[in-house]
Amino acid sequence: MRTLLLLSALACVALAKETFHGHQVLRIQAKDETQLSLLKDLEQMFEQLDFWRDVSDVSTPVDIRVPAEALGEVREYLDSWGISFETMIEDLQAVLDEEQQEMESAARFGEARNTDSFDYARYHPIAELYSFQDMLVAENPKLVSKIVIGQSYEGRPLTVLKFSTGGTDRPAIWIDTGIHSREWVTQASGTWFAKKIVNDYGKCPMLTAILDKMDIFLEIMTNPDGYAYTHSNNRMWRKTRKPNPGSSCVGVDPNRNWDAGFGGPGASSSPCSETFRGPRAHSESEVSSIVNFVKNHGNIKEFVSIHAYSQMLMYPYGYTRTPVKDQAELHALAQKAVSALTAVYGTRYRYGSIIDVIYQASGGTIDWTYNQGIKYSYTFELRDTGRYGFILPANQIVPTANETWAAMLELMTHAKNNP
Ligand code: 0X9
Ligand code: ZN
Repeated sequence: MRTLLLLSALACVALAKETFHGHQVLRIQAKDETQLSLLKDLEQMFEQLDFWRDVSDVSTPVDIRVPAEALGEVREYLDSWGISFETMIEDLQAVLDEEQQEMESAARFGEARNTDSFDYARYHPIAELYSFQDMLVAENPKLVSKIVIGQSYEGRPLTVLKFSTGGTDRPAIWIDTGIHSREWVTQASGTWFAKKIVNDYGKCPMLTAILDKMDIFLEIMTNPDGYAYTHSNNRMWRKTRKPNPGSSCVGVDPNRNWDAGFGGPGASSSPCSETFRGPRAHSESEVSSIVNFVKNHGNIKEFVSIHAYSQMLMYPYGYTRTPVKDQAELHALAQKAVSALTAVYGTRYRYGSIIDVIYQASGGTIDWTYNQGIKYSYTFELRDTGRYGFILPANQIVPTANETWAAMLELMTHAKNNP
């Protein structure tokens, strides 16, 4: 009986959602190279720290989620070296509770029965996103279809919406959201984009011209296991959910797993790290399924991978300082796309190459797609700049998606006009 009780207690513990009471997000500003390397040391010293933004240079602050029990030591460390910091989030759990409450109150209205009544201004559990996709396809069979490009580690279908007005072997645009599962505003924006495309085809001249020449492929749940896990167990989950042999830590960073500078600086070889590159390039089916799709398709002209947060639009490379040969064109187009984005609500974005604008990252998605010959390879970091970070309030979903779409239209139009 006692063992039974113990077992059921364990089962409860295993099922319980991770909580973040007293966790703070600190924004740390290094003022010179010495302080930057002290911050890198901090990453090594405390394994439980979650770097929301990695260490780069003195112009970019670092955001770190610090568990309550490590706060004293971390603050002491920073103070003792004279490193300045501020508290961005006082109590992460309080922010998460608010997010959860909002989701639950929306859930009271029940699941949407069609894509018109779907609530785009809320975050949704994974089952609702899958049924959203099916409803959209059923409502618009001439324009939208769903393809399955593979299976996640836990067996979920890796689904892609195809928007096509006909023709065979048309050049195509790829958009993915949610490769990092905790970046919820991205999957929510992807959902909004999908509806926007069916609403605007035949009405918005820019989109109509794009779709009359090209297909659009949109993978909303690029890391579905991770996304399900952010709802069921741990809101802060970023990686895939594949166990790592020989380690108790789970998952690979799917934005360090691509065969582009794989294993170089800007990724970790430790399974417990949030930037673990994985045992080998393309080891994650969530990544290899896209790799196979891109290779089999053979005519993808533009590839846009959407992340959050920081408000940036970037082009390759992330793994090397060597500029891409199309740098001038990619930079000019980024500038054009960002000014269209800013024109909507005044949201400010930085743009440039990944390594210049954010930090060195190896094995990243768009470095691989660029090296495959997809010239127009871009990656976004959506809102915000750190007030809420990954926990962006749901009332910012629609404005975020809307302004991002303005940038997307510029990116897509350029790809259409420059085959
Ligand atoms: O570290 C990352 O993978 C990206 N930042 S995030 O907070 N979304 O994790 C930055 C790497 C640059 N590459 C892309 N944004 N794809
Ligand atoms: Zn990301």
